[in-house]
Amino acid sequence: MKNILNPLIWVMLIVFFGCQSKKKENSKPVVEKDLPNIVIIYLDDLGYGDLSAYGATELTTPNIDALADGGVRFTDAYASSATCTPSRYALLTGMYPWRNKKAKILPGTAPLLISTEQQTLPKLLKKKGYHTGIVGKWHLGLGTGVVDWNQSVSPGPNEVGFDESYILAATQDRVPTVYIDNGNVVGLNPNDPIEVDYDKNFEGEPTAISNPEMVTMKWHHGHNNSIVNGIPRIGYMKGGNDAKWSDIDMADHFLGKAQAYVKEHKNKPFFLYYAMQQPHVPRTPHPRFVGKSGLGPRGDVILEADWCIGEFMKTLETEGVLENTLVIFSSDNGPVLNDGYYDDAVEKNGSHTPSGKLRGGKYSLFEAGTRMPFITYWKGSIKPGISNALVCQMDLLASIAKLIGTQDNTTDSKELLDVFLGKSQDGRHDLVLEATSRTALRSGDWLMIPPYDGKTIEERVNIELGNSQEFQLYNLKEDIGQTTNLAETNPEKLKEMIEKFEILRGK
Ligand code: NG6
Ligand code: CA
Repeated sequence: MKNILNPLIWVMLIVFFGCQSKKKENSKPVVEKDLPNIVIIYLDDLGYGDLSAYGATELTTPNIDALADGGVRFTDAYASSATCTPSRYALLTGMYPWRNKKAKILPGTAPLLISTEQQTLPKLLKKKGYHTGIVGKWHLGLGTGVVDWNQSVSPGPNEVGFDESYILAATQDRVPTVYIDNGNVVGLNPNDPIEVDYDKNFEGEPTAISNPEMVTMKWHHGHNNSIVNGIPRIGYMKGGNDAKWSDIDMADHFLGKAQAYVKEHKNKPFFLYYAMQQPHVPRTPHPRFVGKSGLGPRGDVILEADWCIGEFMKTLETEGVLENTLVIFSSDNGPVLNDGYYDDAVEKNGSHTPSGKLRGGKYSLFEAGTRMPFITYWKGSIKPGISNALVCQMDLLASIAKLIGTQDNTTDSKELLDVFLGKSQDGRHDLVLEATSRTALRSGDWLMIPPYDGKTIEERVNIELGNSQEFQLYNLKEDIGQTTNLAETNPEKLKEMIEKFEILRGK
């Protein structure tokens, strides 16, 4: 009895238990039980007017509409950019893409655009104990320069924060037309190695120019290099025959991977970036969806994407995680009908308006280039509603940081958690928008586009780019369609916008 009270023994006991609890802390990140799963569903080239939830009348997208009806539907949400690579860069890094001169549409052979030292959304989540995964389109470069597709390809998503990745390297219309599973080409036969080149063809390999008879989807502009599954692509590829994906099965394939990811990781907080390939070219709906929209393959793949989202949501429900999962839905840039193939997108569009009431489209500094459908859905936690707050996809990084009890002040991302959760309408005041390396300023209700040389319309895709020799100033609250340039009639506002723009752009 006396021994127990011996101070020396007490000291030893305290040191022992102290060490034990420290050990626990160091070996395993502390995961709060109630941290929600986070899923970002990101479409490719889906426009502001492409969903019935956003006013489309010629198409019905019931599953995405269900997210909009049960969540917050944003009317004034932006991608950072009017093309894919920069928007995805901003989404994942929280940085304005124009700060990185290389953030442009990348070929399939481009090196990794995100530095492995850089802050990223998945890294931030990982630190809090999340399991992080990407399924779908990457388009942020791979490797450090010359990629050997027959070896493990690195660095890539796994080196910038994703525990698991199952991706297509660039776009569906670019080689290599293979899936990459955690850095390794899926189904590759070592006796038939893959070679990829964006400058010159491999001797004797057919292209859309040398062998037009092999082509089942005709090219309109670009897209006349190697032919895979009858579809001519951007870039040349040789070998890897067994590894080539099936275009018509791509949607089902990625859906299956996304569902498997949820099933496997449902017991731990997870982050899934489900980056769908629709309705980017080439539009290759599964036969189940062919002809379903009446708008040609572009409409059909939007219906296909909507169906996939419905199936994915069912999986969240059956796996018991629906009420503990924040789902964020959006698209990387505005819509385009003819983006390089004759695929009836123009001919069968009828009275559908992919841009809604907005001016421009993909590649454009006008609103339709960057203003996106954007929905946040969290069953039981987000009160359904509509938000007119100004937000950017880039803001998800700092806002999700807040949600999971951490913070990030190192990027351009603005913490707007309450806005994303529908509890506040107090969004951003200013936002620099980007389209093919040109930038414009959104501030309050106003949009200012500085003068840019270059054509006003890109005829090949039939989209107004936003270029003008004059300053352009629009009041978006009164003139959402950007019909009236107020630069001359409101010089004070113009001056204020130019000054703000120069400060933000660091000029
Ligand atoms: C363009 C392609 C276009 C599309 C785009 C990338 C041509 C002529 N056009 O260069 O078809 O692939 O790049 O789209 O090659 S994005 O959504 O990934 O930014
Ligand atoms: Ca895109």
